[in-house]
Amino acid sequence: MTSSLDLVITNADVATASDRFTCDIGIRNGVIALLGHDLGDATQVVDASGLLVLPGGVDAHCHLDQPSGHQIKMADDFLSGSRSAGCGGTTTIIPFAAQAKGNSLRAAVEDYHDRARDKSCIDYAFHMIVTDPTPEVLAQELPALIQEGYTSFKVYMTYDDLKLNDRQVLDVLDVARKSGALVMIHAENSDCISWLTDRLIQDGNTSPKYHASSRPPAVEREATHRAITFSELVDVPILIVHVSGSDAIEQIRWAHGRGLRIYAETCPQYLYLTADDLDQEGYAGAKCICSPPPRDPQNQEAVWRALTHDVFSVFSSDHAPYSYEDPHGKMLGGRERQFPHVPNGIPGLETRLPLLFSGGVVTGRISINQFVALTATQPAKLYGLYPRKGSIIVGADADIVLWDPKRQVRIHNEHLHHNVDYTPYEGLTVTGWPVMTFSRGRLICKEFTFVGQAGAGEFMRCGTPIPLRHPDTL
Ligand code: DUC
Ligand code: ZN
Ligand code: ZN
Repeated sequence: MTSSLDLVITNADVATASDRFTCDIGIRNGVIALLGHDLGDATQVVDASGLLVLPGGVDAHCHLDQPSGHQIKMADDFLSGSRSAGCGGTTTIIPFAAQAKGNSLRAAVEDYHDRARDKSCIDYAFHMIVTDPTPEVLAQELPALIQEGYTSFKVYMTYDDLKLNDRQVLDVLDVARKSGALVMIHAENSDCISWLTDRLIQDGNTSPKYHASSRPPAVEREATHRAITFSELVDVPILIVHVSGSDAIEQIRWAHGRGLRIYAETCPQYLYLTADDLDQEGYAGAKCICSPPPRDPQNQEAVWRALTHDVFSVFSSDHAPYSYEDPHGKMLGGRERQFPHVPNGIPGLETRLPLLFSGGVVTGRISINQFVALTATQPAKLYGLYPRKGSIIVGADADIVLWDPKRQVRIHNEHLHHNVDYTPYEGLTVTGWPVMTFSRGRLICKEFTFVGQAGAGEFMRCGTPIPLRHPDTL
């Protein structure tokens, strides 16, 4: 017998992306060392009877402490964001190091390391956001950073300070193909949005609800189709982020029918919110302003159906934390703003898993294996973190969640662990909640109480995303 274990989780009803089995899980030095029965001595034993045991969630799309423009400041840094993630059953986050136009990508990455170090209580990797693909960035910086473990990046087709033109997107995709990186694309047509926005403002339609009118489904559909075309031309897989409804889904299904390697992500807001949530008393609709905007019940249903049928590979929060009563947040400058000037984004790191479990697994729309695939295994594979993250297998990090599938929880912001002053899901009751979260074998949350440690999270270099791997290296 080898040396004794640090922790054994007994009677574990384990669900992975493909299997369901009962065993004990032996953990040594933060790693899953044994799966089986009668595993021998351990310093600590936790009995998981009656609970599901799942791999810790991988939230592959969240924004933390990201510089966002004049006077705008995110409410969550790496401590409050990672704490909130951990208490919601997520043990890996991949937020974004955003290049400022005119600056280098490397400067963004270094700055972002400073923001995360000593703060994150769970493990993290970085995507990059490429806003200024100069010849130097394309020829040197980007390939070098990919080599160093930053193997995914996001490009925007909209937002004045972030967007690339079509030719620039093609250039970036070409680097991704040659260097082995996955490009995430924010697909909305910028000129259509600004044209519609100008008309709405001219007509005096300035309140939060008009955010949805300024970005209708056609705007997302067109850009999604264009992004798919770019992927086909360059012959490189891409991932379309935060897909909001049926128009974009149809484009993705069409691409799949043609054999194109298009991956897609959706988020809780497209399952639980609609454009009506932007039409609240006074200015409160600003809380639900995000892009693409939430649609209508038919589109929610289309997103659920697409989850059932595996159109999506990834389910992320797109946590973008701007407090409501905050002169650096939704009330920018201390007052109610016209919709084009409201910081875009909603919080969701902690509620991501319960919302999908409750609406998806409990209702039978998706299986428990699909749930694990969408929230942990596939993001880990697509972003080069598998097998260290994303499953319960020998040799993986002991990122494990004990999940009570029957626990009913009424969501209240005061019980969440982020630093945002609201949740869009206030008062909603969900079934299923994590009761213990372990990050590399250390307990970080128990029964709604955070017990983790700032700075305990490690930075992880990402390997080549599985869709980009050369067949010889699979
Ligand atoms: N949209 C984004 O593209 N990112 C952050 C938040 C949002 O609403
Ligand atoms: Zn986006
Ligand atoms: Zn985002």
